[in-house]
Amino acid sequence: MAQITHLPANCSIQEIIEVIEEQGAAIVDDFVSQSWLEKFNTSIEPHIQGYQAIDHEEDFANDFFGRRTVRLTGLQHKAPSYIDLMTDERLLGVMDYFLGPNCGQFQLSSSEIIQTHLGETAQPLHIDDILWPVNTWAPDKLLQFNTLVAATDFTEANGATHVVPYSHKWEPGREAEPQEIARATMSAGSIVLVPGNTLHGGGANTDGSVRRAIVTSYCLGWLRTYENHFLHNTVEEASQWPEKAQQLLGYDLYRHHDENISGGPLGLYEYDNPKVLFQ
Ligand SMILES: O=C(O)CCC(=O)C(=O)O
Ligand SMILES: [Fe+2]
Repeated sequence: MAQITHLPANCSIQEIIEVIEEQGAAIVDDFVSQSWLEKFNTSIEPHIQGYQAIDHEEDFANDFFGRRTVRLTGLQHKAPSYIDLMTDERLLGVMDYFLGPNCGQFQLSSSEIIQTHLGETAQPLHIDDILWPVNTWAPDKLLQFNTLVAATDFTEANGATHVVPYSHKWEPGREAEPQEIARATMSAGSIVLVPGNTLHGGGANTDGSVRRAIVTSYCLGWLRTYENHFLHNTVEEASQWPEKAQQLLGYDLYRHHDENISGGPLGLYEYDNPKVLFQ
């Protein structure tokens, strides 16, 4: 059976990049501290308790999002300590390397809780880059990069993510054989990093122990984000965040011009930079 390489917590950004570049995924054990995780879980718990299941109306969407899964977005508002994770220097370093070549500034695409419960079935294997039609025009250009922190242990029985190592280099449409599929089994606090062109999907929960993932996905700064961050928080709340978090969440212009890529300005506010709202 295929395996995902585990790196130790003290590994360098370069080591993470090298494993992902070669294998299409990596796990870093104990990526966040247990005290951070406890603080995060305490803030998010009431939101999980208050979750109202959504009927996505189409079978495909219900299968994909799950019928026994709690899904939340807007973690920057629901759990303020989340800001530390989305601006983690190691994640930003990995994103600079993988998304940097295709944009001036990358941004946050989504912040999510994906918590599976007993009876949830496995998600179809997919690549996340299919969210954007540009993927069909330029399948060789990476658009997005997903990371999942295990907020509880991830086991084969509770739904550890299926990941297909090396599939980031496959022809579009190639399907995985069972022996090519690995499981992102890892202890609470660890993280799995999955670029937008690697096949993956949530696993089935067969033992009823809750599997909670804290998902942070980044995308090119000129794409529409998966989640509409602005609807979660007030401008006043955003004004308290570090500048990097403000940029990642869209309170900045996208603009970039060099010899390879050129675009912008995008994200205007009154023909100015949205940052003027914080003055
Ligand atoms: O829950 C998981 O393990 C993966 C979720 C996922 O890939 C998605 O929702 O796009
Ligand atoms: Fe996905």
